[in-house]
Amino acid sequence: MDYSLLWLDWKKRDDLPPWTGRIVGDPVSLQGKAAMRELREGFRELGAADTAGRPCLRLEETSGDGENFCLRREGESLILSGPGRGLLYGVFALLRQLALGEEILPGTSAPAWPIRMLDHWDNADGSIERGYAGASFFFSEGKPVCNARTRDYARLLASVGLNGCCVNNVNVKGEALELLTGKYDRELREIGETLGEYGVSLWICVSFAAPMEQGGLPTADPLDPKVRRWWQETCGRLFRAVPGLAGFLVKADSEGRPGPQTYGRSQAEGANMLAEAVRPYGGGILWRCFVYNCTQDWRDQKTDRARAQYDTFAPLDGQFGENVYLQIKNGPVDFQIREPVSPLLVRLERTKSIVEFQLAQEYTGQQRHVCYLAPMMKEVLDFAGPGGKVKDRISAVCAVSNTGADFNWTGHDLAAANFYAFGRLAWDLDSDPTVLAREWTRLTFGDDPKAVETVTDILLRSREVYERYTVPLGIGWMCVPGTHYGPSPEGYEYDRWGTYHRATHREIGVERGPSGTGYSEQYGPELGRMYGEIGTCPEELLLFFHRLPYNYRMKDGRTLLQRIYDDHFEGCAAAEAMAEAWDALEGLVPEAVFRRVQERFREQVRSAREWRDVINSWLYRLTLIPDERGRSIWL
Ligand code: GCV
Repeated sequence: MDYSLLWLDWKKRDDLPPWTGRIVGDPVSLQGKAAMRELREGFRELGAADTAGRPCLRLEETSGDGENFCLRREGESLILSGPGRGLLYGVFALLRQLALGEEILPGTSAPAWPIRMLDHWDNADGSIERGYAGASFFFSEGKPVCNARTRDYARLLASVGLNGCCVNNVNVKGEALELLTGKYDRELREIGETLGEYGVSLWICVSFAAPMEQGGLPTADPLDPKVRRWWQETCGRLFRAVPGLAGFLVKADSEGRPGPQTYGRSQAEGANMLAEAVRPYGGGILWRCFVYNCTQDWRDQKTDRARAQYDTFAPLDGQFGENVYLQIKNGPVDFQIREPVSPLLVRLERTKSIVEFQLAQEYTGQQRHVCYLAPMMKEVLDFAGPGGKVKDRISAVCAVSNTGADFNWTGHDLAAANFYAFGRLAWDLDSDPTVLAREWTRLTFGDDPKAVETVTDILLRSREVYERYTVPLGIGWMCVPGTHYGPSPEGYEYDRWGTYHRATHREIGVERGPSGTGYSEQYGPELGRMYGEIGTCPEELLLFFHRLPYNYRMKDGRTLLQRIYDDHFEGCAAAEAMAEAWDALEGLVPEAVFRRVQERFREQVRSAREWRDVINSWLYRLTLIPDERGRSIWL
């Protein structure tokens, strides 16, 4: 096998309860059968002794299509009941708990949301946009592929409770345009069936201009009857040919992609037209809200990209069909290491929404730096807006996948913790990122106390460390344009993307309070005031919301500039310390993993030093204010 099994590589235990000696039950659904297979295989790997008598574990399949499962005791035996998909989740939960040596308690479990999925930005040629773990395993040389890895990926998804997967890039191009036309129905059907066996629905991205690109029509206007008919006929054929298909994910009017705005139509008119076409087949439309002006003139100080999604979509609240989900990135701009929570996530009253995270570490070290994202995801889900918390207002969750065809799936071995934690959080939104980090570490590396402590500690510190040596206090975007790796403090400054910090020798930041772009007001009066006033704005977001002089005094008395200098020195030193901590694990984790991660840490430390020196020197050159502690800054 040319890939690892990640956390599904069950390790032998000698403390298994007696009911692991015998498995009883005869599930009939595909997922129920998969559950039984996983159980038998898992018990074997965990080292369960085969006993012919009682007690036992009994699988009872109930009718229906739900995802819940229930565990109860009958004497010394254990009964796991639920519909087929529920059995599957229950089996994986049991195996996990046994592998962790946890006590198995009776009770029920059900997922927090009905859609919990990963989005792939895989292109048909096998490349992955913002992919940092090798080539695609869904596409090769222009064609979709389905093989043993597809199945093992489905197992990984199901094992953490995920139930959806969108296989191609939102920027639909090349042969991926043909996914709609019938040319790849067979391959899609195979993928759909393979994923479906593990309860995972197949989604695909489509181009809004498909009626022109594939259908030969002169327009893609969503109100044009011929366009509507084209979509209806296309969906009729496609959904019948690919029964596992759950719907479409659409990036429209975004970064050059076609969309309804071209025809003077609203986002709702565009989304609803597609929603009608997929509705007869139970399909859904995931409609991305990443709509902003990407051809801004940097001299234009009025336009604020952070405002764009709310300004476009909030007025349309209530106008979307019931099978449309607005897909909203966690922050208002684009997956930076620190952004406020997107106000759209807490202000839609009559529209379904799906929050989008990015496990692919585009702006968070590209899986060369360790950056455990679960604390950030949890912060977003727990964020309380005027009408309640994000987790109570959204209807679904998704994340851009960080997987590829590398042996370890995620490039950096420790990045698999993000995949694991995302799934576990998506099932149980009250999961604790600290617990998840430890769980993942133990399932992956076993129970050596030093290895468990060290890896868990690295994961838990990693986000803050990364934040400190890269971009300060929520300002974002000081990365190299295009690749988004490494420092370039003015790389995006005179460009068209709307991502400016407008630093001069006196001040830095864009004012987003009421005296500036007014972005803070999108949160409603109370939160708006909190963010809009400098004194109450959380310090970690100070430069996202405010333009400030370098001698502004932070709460601890340091100047803003000194805080930035300190963060860069300390963040870099912390990265060096994490690398040293990893070095001490030689012999305690598998040799190949040790070497791979050590290699990544070397690059992380090199890059952290570069970030420290480039950002500090740039600010020193602008301000000529020295570091109060006299450390080296290059002029
Ligand atoms: C898939 C950012 C990335 C793009 C990505 C886009 C999106 O701009 O840099 O690569 O495109 O987000 O989310 O659509």
